[in-house]
Parts: sequence; C-alpha cells; structure tokens
Amino acid sequence: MSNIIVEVSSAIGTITLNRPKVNALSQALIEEITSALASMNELNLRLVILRAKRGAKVFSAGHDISELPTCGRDPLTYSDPLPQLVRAIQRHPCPVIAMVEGSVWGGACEIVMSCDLIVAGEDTTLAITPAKLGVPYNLAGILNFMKVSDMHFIKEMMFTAQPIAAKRLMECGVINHVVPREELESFTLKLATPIVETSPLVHRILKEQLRVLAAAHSITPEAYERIQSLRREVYDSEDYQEGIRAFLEKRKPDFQGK
Ligand code: LCV
Repeated sequence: MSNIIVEVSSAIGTITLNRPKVNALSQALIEEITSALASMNELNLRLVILRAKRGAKVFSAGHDISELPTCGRDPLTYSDPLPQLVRAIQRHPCPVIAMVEGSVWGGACEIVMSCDLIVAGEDTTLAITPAKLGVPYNLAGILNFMKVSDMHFIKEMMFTAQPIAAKRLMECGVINHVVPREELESFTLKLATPIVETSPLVHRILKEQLRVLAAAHSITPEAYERIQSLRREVYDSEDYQEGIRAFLEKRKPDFQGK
C-alpha cells in the first residue's frame, strides 16, 4: 500500500503523506516522497505542495524510531533517507510549499522547514526532538534549522524539545502564514496563484542562489572531525539506547549523561 498520495492538477503537484497512524518517516515513506518529487521534475510543474491528509491530528511523527540504528551506527548520515529527502526538496527546481495541519515532530520539522514556504493551521505545533530521544543530530540538519530562525529561538526549540505553537513560529519568522484549518487549502492555493503565474526560470535560479548562499558556511576538516567524534560519543552512549528503548516501552527516558 502506498505511503503517499500523488496528484497533479494543472501546474501544481501535491504529495500527501498517507502512512497510518502518524506518518512516521520510515525509509519506505521517505523514498516514496523523494521519488515522487523526482518524477514531478519531469512534468515541468510550477509548484509542489507537501501535506498530510485533511484533518490530520499529526502531520508527521518524525523519523520512524523503530528504524533508528542501535548498533553503534550513525543514525543520520549523508546518504540516509531523511537527509536525502531534505536535499531533494532544497534542490527541487520549483517552489515547494509545506501545507501543515496537526503536529510535526523531529526530522519532519527539518523537512517542513526545508520547504520554501510554510502555511500552517492554527493548531499546528513543531517540536524538534533530538534532546528528547538522545539523538546527536547531524551538522547539515542543524544548519537547516539555523537558516530559518534566530539562534536563541532555535536553541529554545532544541533544548526544550517541546512543541511550539504555529503562531509563535510565525512571529519568529519560521512559518509564513497561520490560518484556520478549514481555510488552509483555499489560502494555500491563493498563495500559489502568483507563484504559478510568474517565471519558472527565475524561480529556479532564485531558489538555487538562496540555497547556495544559505549553505555558504566554511568549517575546517579538523572541526568537522571533532564534531563527528563528539556525535559518535552520543550515538555510542547508553543515553542514546535509553532514548529509543524508553519510546518503544512507552515511558519517559531516564538519561544519565553517559
Ligand atoms: C515510530 C511511532 C512514532 C515514531 N516512530 O499516537 O529529530 S530526532 O533526532 O529526534 C529524529 C530521530 C526523529 O525524528 O525522531 C522522532 C521524533 N518523534 C517524536 O518524538 C514523536 C513521537 N510520537 C509521539 O509523541 C506521539 O506518537 C504523537 C504525539 C506523534 C502522537 O500521539 P498519539 O497519542 O496520537 P500514539 O502515540 O499512540 O502513536 C500511534 C502509534 O504510532 C507509533 C506509536 O508507537 C503508536 O504505535 P502503536 O499503535 O503500535 O502503539 N509512533 C508514534 N510516533 N516517531 N512509531
């Protein structure tokens, strides 16, 4: 059974997450989204909308925790499905709008924030959860969060791992528009109209210019290797195992800092 619903109408492609119960981002779901984006590339669309099913309580519960490696392997490397999908969204030639209803968790926040525009329902929340799970997020992922908000706000999201309301996220510049849930579709299509009617070639170059400039951060090989060794200490730690075990056992984790 497909984990997504793909629709194309005139110049707009829509990818709807459809993996029961909470659109947890399994490898299969992520790969379906990535390949749907790739095939939309061939259709010369002007815009893509990424959404959950109408009325969704949870837009996406983030990375499928049952698929996180527990054997001493880095859970978020360059070639893993989630970073691949993030790059596919960032490199997609036309604008991608995240039309969000319900709650968004963990890696799904990075996917939503890597979209070009975000329109959210009033009850939407975003929670960045590595600290809640004991996961050492990857450098490129951290940069993707930094790109969309100021340092103190993103640190609050990361250190607390708590859901942040859409209205606050809009005040902090992370979300473009917050509307009543029942108006989400009509508002998003109204926002899409001038995008679809303006130059796709200029959208393509603007999007690539903004991507390249936003990613323009130099880091020395020694700094990169030091960060990687610090990350390995975390994903090799007992706390990392405890975070995953606690979730699967439906209890609060008891982190010991080792
Ligand atoms: C697998 C799940 C999940 C799930 N994976 O329904 O960013 S990082 O570094 O943290 C990265 C590693 C990451 O993205 O990690 C994932 C972070 N996600 C979360 O912390 C959210 C965890 N889920 C929840 O807090 C709740 O499930 C929410 C609030 C999303 C929905 O709550 P609700 O009461 O509506 P349940 O909790 O009952 O979940 C329904 C089923 O989905 C499973 C969950 O175990 C349950 O399975 P069973 O019905 O078999 O018991 N599930 C939920 N999230 N991320 N499986």
